[in-house]
Amino acid sequence: QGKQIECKAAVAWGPKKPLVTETITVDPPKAGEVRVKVVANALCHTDIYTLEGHDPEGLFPCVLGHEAGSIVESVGPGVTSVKPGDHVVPCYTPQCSRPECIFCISPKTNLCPTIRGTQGSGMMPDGTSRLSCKGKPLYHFMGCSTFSEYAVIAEISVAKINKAMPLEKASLFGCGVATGLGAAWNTVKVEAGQSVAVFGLGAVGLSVVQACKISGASMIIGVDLNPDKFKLAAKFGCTHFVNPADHDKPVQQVIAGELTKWGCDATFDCTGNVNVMRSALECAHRGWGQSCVIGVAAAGKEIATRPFQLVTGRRWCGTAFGGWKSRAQVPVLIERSLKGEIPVDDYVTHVFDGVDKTNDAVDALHSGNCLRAVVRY
Ligand code: NAD
Ligand code: DAO
Ligand code: ZN
Repeated sequence: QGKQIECKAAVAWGPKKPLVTETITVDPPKAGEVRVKVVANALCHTDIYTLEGHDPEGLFPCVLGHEAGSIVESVGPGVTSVKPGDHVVPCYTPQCSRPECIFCISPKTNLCPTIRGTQGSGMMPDGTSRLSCKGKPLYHFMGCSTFSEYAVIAEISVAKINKAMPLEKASLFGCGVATGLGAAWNTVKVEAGQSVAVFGLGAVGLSVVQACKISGASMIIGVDLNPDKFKLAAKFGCTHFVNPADHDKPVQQVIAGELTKWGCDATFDCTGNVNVMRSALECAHRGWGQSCVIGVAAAGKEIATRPFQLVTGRRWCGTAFGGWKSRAQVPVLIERSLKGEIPVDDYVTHVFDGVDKTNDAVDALHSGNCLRAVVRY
């Protein structure tokens, strides 16, 4: 069997503490697992949210990171779908594809629950950790833990991709960009000629904009408090902008009433703010408008609206990882991007080299003009 690997990782020893570059031990993959060399990791707000202690279920010490491009180093017993040298995107949403998995066989969802319990408790599917530092076990995070030169991932959580895709760009398809595209295409199914409003123009919101443009939406309203976002958003496909801070009245009265008569065919929350989720729902078109929650709200937050909004035909929905069935569909997205159908260069606003630069990437993500900060390992 395989050997332990000693490598560098950015360890989160506790909430609200900076990451510390440590030498960690990564055990060989067990049955149904693969060990990968992480080549590029894009930071996502969920990593930071957990690091900052906002996730009451966050487990420490741990190795964060879940948006990565990687190469298979070795595989555990019974693994047949990937081999050493394959390029893979680790996915926090697995796809077990077993005929007895009612979620995997359903075309309606990507929420395979097969390793949900252990993944949520920071462990590999057998209930143990492959990561340790100074003799102490470390928790895994979202089934990925890619702030590390090596990671161990369940076979059902890796998507094998075309090696022609640079792994820095492939990483984007492990979370944010894939999520926004799927929210528009899979969850809401935006159609040509429709009007949409996208709240929050970070990487997730811009990928919603990109998808809506590709689908032929005719009016794409971008909403953000930071006007610096509007220039790039125009390049992605926004046709109109609203900065809620520029108006005395609620943004829903600007979008449903002024910019449009009855609201938008589709609206998306890409902020995680529950008040924005309400505004987005109330901007949806009377009779048929759909509003999709993508943002992850802080623990304990609740959403509200008058039920009359739903009675009069608006529908509230949500998405996890854009509804993509990870192993089957991430490779297809990568192919489409390689063909030029989904350009992703503009999402990578910051690049750093080396595990010890992970804190710099965290700072960059806080800076307000960052879409994705990628750390190359
Ligand atoms: P981001 O921080 O880069 O972007 C958020 C944007 O919202 C920023 O441009 C910010 O200026 C803007 N904003 C903040 N408050 C606002 C307000 N009140 N009104 C209008 N705009 C406002 O984040 P991101 O990486 O694009 O992620 C967006 C959200 O999506 C996060 O909550 C993230 O956790 C979530 N997410 C969900 C999934 C999923 O599967 N559902 C996957 C990935 C990310
Ligand atoms: O299967 O019940 C489950 C857990 C689903 C997790 C979905 C998480 C979606 C949001 C994650 C945000 C990632 C940045
Ligand atoms: Zn399944």
